[in-house]
Amino acid sequence: MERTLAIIKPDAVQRGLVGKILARLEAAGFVILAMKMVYLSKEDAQRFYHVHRERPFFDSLTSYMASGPAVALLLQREGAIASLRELMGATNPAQAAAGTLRHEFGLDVEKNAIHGSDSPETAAWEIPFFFSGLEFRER
Ligand code: DAT
Ligand code: MG
Repeated sequence: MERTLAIIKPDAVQRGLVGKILARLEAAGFVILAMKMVYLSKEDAQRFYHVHRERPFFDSLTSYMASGPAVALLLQREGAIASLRELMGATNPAQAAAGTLRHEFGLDVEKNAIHGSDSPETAAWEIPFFFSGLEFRER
């Protein structure tokens, strides 16, 4: 079993899509080990996305991630990291395959509805960014 970190991003929370996205994740076999609504500050978003700090979209991305509440999820499944990336689809919803979450729910390359860790190393850093050991157990 593998764990990954997902975020239902502010655009999806704001449009009332939390339940629909959770249903899609559960139907795809992900077990929700931990979940909470979070209100990231700009500084929190800058820390979370630090790998992108030199990118031209960094300022806009981090302002957007601080623009409203998001839902942080700790998900478990066999091959969770790759499976979630596949279910999410391409970063740009316009290029995401039919049936993927970003194709269905994303608005544009920034407001793309959901985040998922992109590797085991990233997941190992992103999970404790949001969840302490008190907040989940192996299932
Ligand atoms: P992903 O979220 O698919 O892992 P990423 O790690 O390359 O994509 O980028 C992180 C987020 O930054 C992405 O979800 C949305 C934003 N982003 C990426 N490329 C962008 C671009 N060209 N213009 C605006 N925002 C972008
Ligand atoms: Mg990424």
